[in-house]
Amino acid sequence: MSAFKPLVFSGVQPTGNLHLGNYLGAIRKFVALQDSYDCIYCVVDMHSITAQLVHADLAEQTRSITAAYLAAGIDPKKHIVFNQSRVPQHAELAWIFNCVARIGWMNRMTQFKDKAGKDRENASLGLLAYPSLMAADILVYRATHVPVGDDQKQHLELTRDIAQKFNNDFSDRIAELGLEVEMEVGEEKVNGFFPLTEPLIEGPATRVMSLRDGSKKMSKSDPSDLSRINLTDDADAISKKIRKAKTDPAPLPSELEGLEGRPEAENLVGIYAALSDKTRQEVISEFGGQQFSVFKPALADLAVEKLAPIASEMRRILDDKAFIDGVLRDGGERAGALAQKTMKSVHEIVGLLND
Ligand code: AQP
Repeated sequence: MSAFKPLVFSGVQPTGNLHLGNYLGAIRKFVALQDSYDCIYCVVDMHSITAQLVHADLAEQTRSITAAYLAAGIDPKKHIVFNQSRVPQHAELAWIFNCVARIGWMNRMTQFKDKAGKDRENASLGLLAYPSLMAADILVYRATHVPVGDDQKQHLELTRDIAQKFNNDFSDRIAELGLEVEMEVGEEKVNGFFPLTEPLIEGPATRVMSLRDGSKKMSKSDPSDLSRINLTDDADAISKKIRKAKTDPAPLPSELEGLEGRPEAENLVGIYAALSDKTRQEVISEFGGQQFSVFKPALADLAVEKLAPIASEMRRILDDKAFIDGVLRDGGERAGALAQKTMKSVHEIVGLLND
């Protein structure tokens, strides 16, 4: 019996300026994985209309995320870069997954609770079904690995639950059609049509926190621009935001345990570690006992050194809209061919007659 071919899929929503959290938690990993996997990187524009339907600049934001992917080093010739709405099979598979998943599963999602707030009855159905579309994004390519930040862990677990339920509900049909693929789950070997996708979350900056509040994650939609470092910020803006970042009055501790209960200090150390490719222990060994007046300028210099080249390359790419649109069109065609193949099998498995 065949095994799943290793394949990476991930996406970013065009909901605003990309920030350091998106870069360290996701995009930087996307770049690193290109050498060892076939990769599909998507700008998930249909996800971006779940929380807010009308965006004056959705198309521009889609180009901007694409430019960030390319500026960070993703190669659209070797891999696939496209925007989600070009491949209608994502929405089609999401509909089938809406019929596989249970309402209770969606209601338990912390992202839904956070984004819907107190007035859940008034949230869009799309926001509730967001994880079902995310599962479809991944599984329409039968992707085996998904690099994401820590905040997406619960959605990835749900993706596995949906794949498993589909595999179980249709196990006889899948076997009858000869569409079973073998996979290892822990010590066990199981069969199914969809893989139980592995999240790739490790690293020192899987959850970058707000620079204004160490208990909140850095987010595109935070009303305070001082809370995040945007990938498009210039050197002055980066330095100012780090200088103004909330901290406590004590110097940095000499041991890692000393960061416990100091979320802002822990966040800045994690950012330094990720940007310098060091461990947090190494950063503490270098800066332990020092005041933030010493650490913050060092962090600002490092952030400028790492992010400024991406920002200037992004600006250069964004000047050529025709090039960006060409990348997305080409990527969409290649992704579409793969997605169509999966959906043909899904139609056969479910019994949807349409040939
Ligand atoms: N603070 C973060 N630290 C580490 N990783 C993060 N990611 C997001 N924020 C952080 C990761 O970035 C990828 C793309 O995220 P997204 O745009 O699809 O959705 P999001 O998680 O909803 O991002 P934001 O910035 O918080 O946007 P808004 O404010 O619109 O909700 C994902 O892999 C995510 O884990």
